[in-house]
Amino acid sequence: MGNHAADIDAFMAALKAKNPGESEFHQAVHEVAQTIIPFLDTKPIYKDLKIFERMCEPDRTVMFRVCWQADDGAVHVNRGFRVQVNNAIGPYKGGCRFHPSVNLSVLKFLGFEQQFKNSLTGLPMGGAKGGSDFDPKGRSNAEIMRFCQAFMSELFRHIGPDVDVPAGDIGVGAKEIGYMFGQYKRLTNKFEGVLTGKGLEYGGSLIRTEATGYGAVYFLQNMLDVAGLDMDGKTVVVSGSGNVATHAAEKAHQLGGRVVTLSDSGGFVHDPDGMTQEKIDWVKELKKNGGRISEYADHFAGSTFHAKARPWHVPCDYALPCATQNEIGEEDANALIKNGVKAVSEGANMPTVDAGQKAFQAAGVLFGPAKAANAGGVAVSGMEMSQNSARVSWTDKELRNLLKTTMANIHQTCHQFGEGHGKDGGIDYVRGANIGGFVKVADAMLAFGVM
Ligand code: NDP
Ligand code: 2IT
Repeated sequence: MGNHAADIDAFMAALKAKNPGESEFHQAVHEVAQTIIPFLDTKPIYKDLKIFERMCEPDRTVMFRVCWQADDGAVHVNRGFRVQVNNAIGPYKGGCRFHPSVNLSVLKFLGFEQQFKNSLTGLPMGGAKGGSDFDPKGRSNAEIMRFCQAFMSELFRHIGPDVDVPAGDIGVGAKEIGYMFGQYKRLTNKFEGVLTGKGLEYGGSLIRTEATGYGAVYFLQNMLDVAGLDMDGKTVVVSGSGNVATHAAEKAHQLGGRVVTLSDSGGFVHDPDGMTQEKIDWVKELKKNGGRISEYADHFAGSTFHAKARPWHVPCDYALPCATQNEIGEEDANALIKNGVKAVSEGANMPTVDAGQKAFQAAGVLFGPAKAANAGGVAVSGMEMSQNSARVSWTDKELRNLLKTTMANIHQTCHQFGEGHGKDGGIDYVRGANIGGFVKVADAMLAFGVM
């Protein structure tokens, strides 16, 4: 890489000095910088107009107090956030995460990634992310409702169907979106497409719930097709047991894979017989009611629970990390490689550490990075926005086809920009996704001049 290594180091040193202590944000930028900084040489005006520097500085960040009362009368004070990163190609768009680990660094990393992911979908959506350090675990429905209403009581000032359209993420599903949409409607007296992931009765889209997990498996399938591999009877390891994980497991199973694991923050379950639709449905119901994945092993004979462990030492053909960031460390990646993994498709955001990504690529493992592989969710969110604007509802069949086509197009974009840069002249999907996502946003920013 020659001089580029020094350029990347200098860029990262400046970014770290300006954003101290934000390790997840540094990690996400570094991953993109490694391909974008060398690429800037192809069009010097990107460099002269500091396009990449601008993408690393959110347009604005809103932080606010969220005060709410628990069932026992205790008053709680949480922090709410919305990081609006870039609206060059469309209104800000991205999920909201409710989890005790949420802080500015985590949301800046997610918003930074989102601007490239949304560009890759081909739809007109800018990048944003939001959320709170609120922990929904163990809270009653009434408490969750009061928290969502308190959160929206400030957020509503900063969003709108042509301004910023939030959605779900960890800890935010259909129920929370319902409470937030209701509060937005009450405060503004407007029924409009301001959130996605809504219930079907009030403007939601078919296939949105399934889209992220299904999309990650379609992306896997696209990678396998190019490499002459298939799903039939292959062993698939999945982490997480939430929205993305259960739908990824479902689609992998439907396409003939043998899904042998799911996990949560307590550990993972190993079911060597493979998970059937009935078992996956059981997990969806379990999670809806606040259950723990350990209960799976009590319920289904032949399966085992492994406390405080992740599933990456279970031998598999394909791995689908669908829980959270940095869940595949370097050692985990090496264990997967040693056991013969052939492809990894990231359902979660940044689940693989940098050294793990490099290990996969050096070993010739097909590696589909999050901003490409999990873009199916936000893509169907974009379709929900279109349906809301036109006041129509598309059919299940139309949306399933659109999701499949969108994932194939994203794969094609990665192919176009990544071909010849992988091991032995193969496709470097990380490079392909980063450059493919960057170009459209960068060219829009050029059109606006210096601002
Ligand atoms: P859910 O809240 O539905 O599920 C999250 C799952 O991940 C749970 O099984 C949870 O376990 C586990 N998990 C969360 N945090 C941790 C942690 N720190 N350590 C171990 N396990 C953890 O979220 P989603 O399925 O929606 O999101 C999963 C991932 O997919 C996230 O990275 C998200 O950003 C990404 N994503 C989601 C999209 C969507 O449409 N929902 C779109 C694109 C990406 P536990 O219950 O024990 O906390
Ligand atoms: O990370 C993501 O892409 C999401 N959580 C979904 C965002 C959205 O706006 O649907």
